[in-house]
Amino acid sequence: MKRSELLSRILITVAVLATVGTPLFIWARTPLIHAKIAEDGGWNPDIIKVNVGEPLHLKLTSDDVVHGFAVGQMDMQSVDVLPGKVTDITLTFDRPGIYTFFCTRWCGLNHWRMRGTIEVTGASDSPIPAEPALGEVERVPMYVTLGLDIDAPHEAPVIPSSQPSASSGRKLAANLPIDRSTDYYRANSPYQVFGELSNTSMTDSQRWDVAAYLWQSNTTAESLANGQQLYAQNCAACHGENGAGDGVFADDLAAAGESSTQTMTGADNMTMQTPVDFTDPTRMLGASPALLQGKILRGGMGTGMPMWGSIFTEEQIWDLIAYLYSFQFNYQGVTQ
Ligand code: HEC
Ligand SMILES: [Cu+2]
Repeated sequence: MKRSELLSRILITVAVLATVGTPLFIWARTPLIHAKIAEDGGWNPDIIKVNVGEPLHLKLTSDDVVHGFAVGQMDMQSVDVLPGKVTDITLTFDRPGIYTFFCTRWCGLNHWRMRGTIEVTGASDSPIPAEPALGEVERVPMYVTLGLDIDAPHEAPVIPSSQPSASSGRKLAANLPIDRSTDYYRANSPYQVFGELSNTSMTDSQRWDVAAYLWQSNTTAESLANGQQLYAQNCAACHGENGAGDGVFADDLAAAGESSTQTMTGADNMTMQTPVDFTDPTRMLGASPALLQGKILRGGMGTGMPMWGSIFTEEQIWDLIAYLYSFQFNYQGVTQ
């Protein structure tokens, strides 16, 4: 499916109007939404209600630093929310559901907690009426179907001695009866693939190369580029620009200890941790895409890892995952 089709299931129009140009009658009944860093309360109000198809006018202002406003799972440019200024936007939702709006500027350690909801009710005039409302579980995530415990350790007992190469893997894979399907790739860790090749005459490093090829053949240059962009915007501040778990907030996270207030059952049992190092082969080669998807969708429930399920589309999450594995594999020299 093409990205444009996927995102256009929910149409949205964003218009940033000059304050002076706004008709007075709209101005008068438009709620003023205040943004503050999460420690001081985040968005206020943080629940907004609107009917399907009805333009939702919002006035946004910040009471402290520069914040940004965007709605999750939507193809929209984020809008800056400036201290002492008012920004007008108009959104129109053509599908009912619970949408998440969130801050897009790194305003502090708890930046990602700056989230609110827009409840869109009423009949959808979407041409495909059978579609469930957004926010309802459209599909059971793969980690649930596979019965994966995403909180259990998943270390690869063996790791490659050098970075596996997709291009050598491709030559080796030519005569192998390996499953190249997307489902197989998503359900298995690279280490599992390495293990399945133990009955061949290949060396260890050749088996890792085949795994690298399998991963590479299940992603595209476009997907990697998207993943990289999403990563830089949303993940690098904790996980580090180069994936090494050393983002600008990594130390703060460690210091924050158990001050987490993430509200999901189980949060009490989990403690704040340092961000995962995606360049660590022991960790990453022992993880399947389905497991990583589960972690990204659900979050760490108190570990400091935010939940992203209501922010990104499913496709965006697979793009992110494809990018995370690129810290492990050498994809050079393979053309799509
Ligand atoms: C506020 C800091 C923070 C941000 C932002 C963040 N993470 Fe994390 N992440 C963590 C921490 C801490 C952990 C380790 C604890 C855990 O696994 O729950 C983690 C763990 C993970 C894991 C689990 C890996 C494994 O082997 O189990 C994945 C996958 C992940 N993050 C992906 C992402 C992606 C993708 C983004 C951006 C969309 C992101 N994270 C943004 C803090 C963060
Ligand atoms: Cu903010």
